[in-house]
Amino acid sequence: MTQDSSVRPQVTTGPITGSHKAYLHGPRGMRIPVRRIALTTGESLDVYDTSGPYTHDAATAAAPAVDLHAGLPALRADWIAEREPIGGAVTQLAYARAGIVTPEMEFVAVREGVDAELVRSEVARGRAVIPANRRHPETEPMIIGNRFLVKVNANIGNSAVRSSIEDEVEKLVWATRWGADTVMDLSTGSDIHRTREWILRNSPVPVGTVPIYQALEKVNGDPAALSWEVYRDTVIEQCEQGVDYMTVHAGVLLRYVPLTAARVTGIVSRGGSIMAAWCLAHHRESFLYTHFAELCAILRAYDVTFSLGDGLRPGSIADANDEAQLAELRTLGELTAIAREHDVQVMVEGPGHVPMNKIVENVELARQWCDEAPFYTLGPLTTDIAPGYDHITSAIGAARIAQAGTAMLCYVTPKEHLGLPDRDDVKTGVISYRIAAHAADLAKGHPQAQARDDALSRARFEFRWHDQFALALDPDTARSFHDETLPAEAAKSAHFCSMCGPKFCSMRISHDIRDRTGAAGPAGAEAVEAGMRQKAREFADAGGRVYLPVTSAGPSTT
Ligand code: IRN
Ligand code: FE2
Repeated sequence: MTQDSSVRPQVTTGPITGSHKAYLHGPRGMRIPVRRIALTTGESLDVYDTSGPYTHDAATAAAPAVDLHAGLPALRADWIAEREPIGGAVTQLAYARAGIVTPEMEFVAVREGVDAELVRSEVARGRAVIPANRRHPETEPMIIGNRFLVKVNANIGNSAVRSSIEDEVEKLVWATRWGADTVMDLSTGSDIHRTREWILRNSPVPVGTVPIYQALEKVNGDPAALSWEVYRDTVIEQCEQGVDYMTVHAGVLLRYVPLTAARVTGIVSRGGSIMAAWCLAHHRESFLYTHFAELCAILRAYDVTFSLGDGLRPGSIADANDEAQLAELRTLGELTAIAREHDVQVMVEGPGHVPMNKIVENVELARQWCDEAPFYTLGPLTTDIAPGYDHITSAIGAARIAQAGTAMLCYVTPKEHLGLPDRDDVKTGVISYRIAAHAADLAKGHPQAQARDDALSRARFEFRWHDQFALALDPDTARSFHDETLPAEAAKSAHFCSMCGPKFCSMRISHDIRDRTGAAGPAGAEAVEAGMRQKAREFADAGGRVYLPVTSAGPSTT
């Protein structure tokens, strides 16, 4: 461990309210983490868990204390050491193509509740990736692909003006606590290498980077001073450290740069603008493009996954789906094919800012042109008019684009366009994107998705407030909102809340109807009908108005 003692991160540990960490047993004695939500009915529900050992209950003997200086246990070390290369390659893609189901694939299959053969065949076909660098044995394997649960990435990392290693390690732990499936370390300031080392050694999820950022630091921030050699050495350095996937803006070609001239917002991608500046300064084709095969050879040796960057993504509603964006996407398709020839796993990045009517086209073109490589998008923001709320403008687009087949969503925080996100922003961004991802999983009919909704709906209908909190994406906030108006413990079993008060609670009225009519079912339909008529009379007698002035603290009900 290269970490020095001057850095003393303090991270959030302990179980999420209302649940505890448990493990499912997989093949070869592997233990697959879940979050087990215990309900007051005596039942429990297991949900997907990205939080690593940090959510162990420190009070139990079985939970080893997390030692940030030592890093997480090397879960995959034996799997990696034991396997032989296939035709010289050690990538999940090479094994999948050879018909081999790796331990990572078995792990992922249990995690997703699907057959290991489905995992293997989707990876072999290039429709899914398992980002897992051989030098990041601490990572708990996960899969990104349209046939699997929609994933969420959280960007962390310092900038020249703000933040420390301590803050970034806490953001990593905090983001995965709330459900980030991967994190990207986008550090650009000082200490890039050290910050990344701390993040990698303590990360239970795959870590992504954009190596051009560090390469630029090495040439003191002058894009024209970049070279293939500086970039290559940076990539090798990051591969050695254990970075699992890398954004490479190799589709920003010299001839595409003029296509951005008439745009409202030009080039908004950091990596894209760096490469465009290099191409223009030298009037040469991008070294990322001309050396792409060499790059493939490097990533192949570590099983690092490409995330082909969208350096020309639209940065405004006006620029969505324009020629610059689509020209780059065609090139990303060409590069996808080259990477796969080298047995390197690939995903493709997408926008950005896109109005709702142009979202689905993005997925369809990416699918066609990039041969169904997993699509990984940044939002998209569906309008430009709400700085301060771009986690919402973009979660709307993210839900839509995920439903259409996007495999991973890069979160956007409330600080987007305004500043570096802090810890609270990270949580807000992750929860917003978990909502988008889950809404898409439900719409796509993923077998694991609906069980949680049904459990929460039942808890809500039966006024099991503690269960409702425990099943929530964010139990702490749900509970504290309830406490604001009804803090007494007795209110946690009350058959109403302060939104509508006891008289106007629709759920309570429904219970009354059921009580009067007996169990509803085909046989009870007539009785229900009669009950409804009775309720309609009561409603009319009471004045027939839905919004009665005296009662409610809440604005409306859904
Ligand atoms: C995801 C999809 N499109 C872009 N992204 C993410 O944007 C990318 O993975 C990285 O985390 C971030 C910064 O990219 P640029 O601005 O350098 O392109
Ligand atoms: Fe933007």
